[in-house]
Amino acid sequence: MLGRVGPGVLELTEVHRFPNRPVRTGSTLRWDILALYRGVLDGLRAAGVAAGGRLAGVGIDSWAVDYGLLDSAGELLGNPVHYRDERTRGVAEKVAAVMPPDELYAATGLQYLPFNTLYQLLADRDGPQLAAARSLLMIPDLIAYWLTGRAGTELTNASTTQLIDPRTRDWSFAVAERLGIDLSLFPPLRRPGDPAGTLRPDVLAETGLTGPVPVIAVGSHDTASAVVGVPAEGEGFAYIATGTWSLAGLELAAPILGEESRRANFTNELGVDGTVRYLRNIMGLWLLQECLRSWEAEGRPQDLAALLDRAASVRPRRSVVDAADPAFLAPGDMPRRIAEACVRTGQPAPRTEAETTRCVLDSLALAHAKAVEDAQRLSGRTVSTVHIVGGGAHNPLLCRLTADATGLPVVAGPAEAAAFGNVLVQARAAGAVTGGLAELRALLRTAHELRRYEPGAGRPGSVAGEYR
Ligand code: LFR
Repeated sequence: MLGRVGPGVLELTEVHRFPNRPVRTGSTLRWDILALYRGVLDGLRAAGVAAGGRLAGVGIDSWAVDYGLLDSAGELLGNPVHYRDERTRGVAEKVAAVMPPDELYAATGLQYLPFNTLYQLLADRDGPQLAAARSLLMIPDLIAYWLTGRAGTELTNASTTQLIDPRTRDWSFAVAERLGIDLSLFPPLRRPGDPAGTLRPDVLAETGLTGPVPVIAVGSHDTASAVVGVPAEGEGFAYIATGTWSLAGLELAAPILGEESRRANFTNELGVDGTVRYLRNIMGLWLLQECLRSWEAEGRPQDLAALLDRAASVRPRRSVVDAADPAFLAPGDMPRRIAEACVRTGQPAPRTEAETTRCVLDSLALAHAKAVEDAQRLSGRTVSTVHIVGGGAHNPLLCRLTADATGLPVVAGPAEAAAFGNVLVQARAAGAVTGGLAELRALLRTAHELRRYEPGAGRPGSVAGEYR
């Protein structure tokens, strides 16, 4: 994405898009990291062409928790394993025997997800790669390292490792020691806005860019950047960053680390400008994406807009599943797994693609509403508006059902909130704009068309009104 930012100016243009196709080798699901890096280089070239050869900065964000291991010469020791791989099965139980879940939560504030970096590292513990590793780079940090030759660990993403203390915003040395994690594998922490090197000469040559091009640390966890890109006014808002996942919660000034919060499986990930992203992971549109993949493989490809239209006329909440259930984490045959979950819970199995789609969207909307409600209860905050950003902002049925389920107005957009958050933080570091998150968000509101959905606003699929 190419961004142009200045006082009163905020534009984003998609210059290149490439697929991210994980690969299974043997029994392990991995990221095709070199194909992704190739896509990044092609994207930089396209951005350079669109910007006349000069870029004022580059910022990198991606999904969280996963990492590459590097040897003593700085070479990658293997393709990073995908967090949906099943190697972490049973690891959390082993951790609990050494450090009880309440103590781990009080120290790190992270919700239980089977793939937290901590559990992945422990699953890798006896393997030869970890033994040979001299450093560990989270995915965006790995890309930044290849682009610049400089290694660092960006804080918002580091906060998803379950090895950070959200009060000190530094490593949790005690947790690492107790669980036998070698923190010296991680290069020094850097914070959004910090300089992260400049593009290497070979990268400049390969991309046709004119140097120097600074790489600037942003909220390198995509969700951290997406929360910067929530066009909210004031504090009384909840956000739902929708894409493969739905990340639903609040922006807070301090973490909530009590037992009630742990039981509600809320996380305290770190945000930009000293904030805490107090949220819950919900399976998200992954459920629908996987259904679409299955139907296509079975020779019944679906047109998404038509499918959503049909789903809008299905009887509401005919059957719903728990959209936060890790049982849906792994890839493969999602329609069958959803049907089985319905039957297991005494509800009718969806019979058609439209019924399955409606089940997914009803279930997501209910999970969104539950997260917004729980977050308010646990934080004492009152929410008056729910912002949906990310890909789901383009899904009118999901937005309407979420407004209905929460009983609150939903403001939808931008779909590219993470890219907006990324360029805004870069632009501020480069001096092109000034201010805190409130000022950055005000700029976003002037730059982007938003849609508003009122709860209970009538006919299926209708859009209740324009926001501005
Ligand atoms: C969203 C996201 C979530 C994280 C999941 C796995 O893209 O980054 O925030 O929990 O992916 O990394």
